[in-house]
Amino acid sequence: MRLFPVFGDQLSHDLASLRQLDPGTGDAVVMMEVMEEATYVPHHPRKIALIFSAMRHFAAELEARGVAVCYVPLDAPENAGSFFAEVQRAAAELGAEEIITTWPGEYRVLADLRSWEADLGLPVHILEDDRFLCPHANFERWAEGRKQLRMEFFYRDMRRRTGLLMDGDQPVGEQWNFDADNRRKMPAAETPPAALSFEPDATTQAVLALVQERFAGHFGSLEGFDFPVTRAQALAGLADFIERRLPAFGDFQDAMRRPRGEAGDDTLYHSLLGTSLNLGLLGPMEVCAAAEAAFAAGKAPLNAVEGFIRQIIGWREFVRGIYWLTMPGYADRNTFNADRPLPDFFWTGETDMACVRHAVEQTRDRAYAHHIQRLMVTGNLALIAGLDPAAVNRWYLSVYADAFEWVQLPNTHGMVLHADGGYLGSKPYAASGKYIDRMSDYCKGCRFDVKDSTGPDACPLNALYWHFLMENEDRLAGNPRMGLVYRSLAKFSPERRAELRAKAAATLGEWGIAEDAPSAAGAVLADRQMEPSA
Ligand code: FAD
Ligand code: DLZ
Repeated sequence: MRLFPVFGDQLSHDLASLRQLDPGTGDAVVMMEVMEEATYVPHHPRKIALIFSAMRHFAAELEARGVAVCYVPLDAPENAGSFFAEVQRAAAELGAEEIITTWPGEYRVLADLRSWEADLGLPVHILEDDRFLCPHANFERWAEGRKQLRMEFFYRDMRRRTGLLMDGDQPVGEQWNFDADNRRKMPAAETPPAALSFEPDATTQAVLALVQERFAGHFGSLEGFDFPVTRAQALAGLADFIERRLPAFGDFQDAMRRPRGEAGDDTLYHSLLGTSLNLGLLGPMEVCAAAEAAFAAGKAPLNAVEGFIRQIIGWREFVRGIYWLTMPGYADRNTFNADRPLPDFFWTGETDMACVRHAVEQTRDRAYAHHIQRLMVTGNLALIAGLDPAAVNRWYLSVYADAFEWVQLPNTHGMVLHADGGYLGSKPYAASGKYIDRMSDYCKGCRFDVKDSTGPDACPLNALYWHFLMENEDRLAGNPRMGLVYRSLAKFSPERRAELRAKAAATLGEWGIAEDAPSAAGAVLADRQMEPSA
């Protein structure tokens, strides 16, 4: 008898391990809702509900295909609380002689799996997760000998390997990358369409009640839960994106927008496919093929389709490659020795900064923020305020429904915080309020004055930005991509520098993080995690 553990982000019928399963021979799948996974960081309740509901639907689909599934719901009295304990119990009960599973999404779980063979006294096979397009060995070969890894070169290789948007060995449109066309500010008259919403069925409603009861203390709301939880729904979400949002995805990829009470405010022209891709309800090649087909049919322009495909076969595969190449050491790097705790508003949204308030409130309400909010609003603030990378990583991993460490960590630690010293990206994306003003309408309705840096109503991002550059001058001034800004800084008088430092210090003081004091809301939340939920 062979036992096939399937984890919450492995919900694909063509999963490597499931391809080995033979329903006629006594093989069985085990799927487990376990407290250890639900609480190792305080996941957003919407994320937990999404994963449990999608797992339950997937288990039902497997059973409908004749597969024996041992499904352990969170509230089963016998639930032992961890993957290992559940697999051990299922293996004993079913008389398993062998365990076959697929490479998990987090190093922490891989390390656990690697100890199972000795602990269970059974052979444990961990198969490569070939739902991704770049196998580990290929990435290692590509990265070998490179001191810094750059997505653009990796991406070109991936275009050649997949044949996407290729004309022989040349890129369609004679350019690899159309990013320069993808930086439009959104005009006031533009009304992005609402994304498809998926009504919870009875299975999802039962999960929502369970999550509400057990995880009420976690940051985030369950109200209006509408994520796709099955492959059929994910496919409907894909079709909706391709038809209604892909055509403008490129133009407004970097745009941000103050909420105006319209349904598309929080999502703009983004795909919302992250959860379905990361759970395995959709595959990367099929979503790229759908976008490429829209281009071929004249339904979406090249800058949109190339931009979208680059996110999937470029960034998504690239960050995964970096994660598995560098873990476990990657998470410990801290180039700027940043050590401040998160200000409370990361958990409460209570700040007068309109951009940050919207990003946090939307995150609380939907477990979603689009890329530019993650990168240039909360991310930029975390970088220029010198927040502790471990705390920032924990926040991002907790609060987004699509967050799994293989993708969250390189984005946060590398792309946003530059804590890896430039291994992933050539320079930190540090920005002042000017960037937010250029790419959004947040500043218009904000209490702070984006044009001021040191006065009582000055946008706090401005002084923090210069403060960050001054604090890290020794590390960054030599970076050729930072030359322009350091030349500007060089023109500042000592008095101006002192004013900016004082304003930045005052802001950090107001946020309660000038010293290494633990944040009040963060501490409360951490305490809640210590309480058993049931
Ligand atoms: P779209 O904007 O429509 O993009 C399409 C798809 O491209 C996404 O669904 C995703 O699969 C892929 N993609 C886009 N950008 C990236 C990227 N930088 N890295 C990897 N894939 C990308 N993405 C996650 O999937 N999980 C995370 O936990 C996560 N954490 C992030 C943390 C930070 C600090 C930052 C800056 C980015 C993070 N991203 C993460 C990348 C990106 O922000 C999300 O993939 C995207 O916002 C999801 O929304 P969407 O599906 O509407 O994406
Ligand atoms: C994120 C998550 C949560 C909250 N709960 C579970 C769970 O109870 N059972 C499960 O199989 N997976 C869960 N997950 C997703 C896992 O953390 C994810 O599969 C990891 O990538 C495993 O490495």
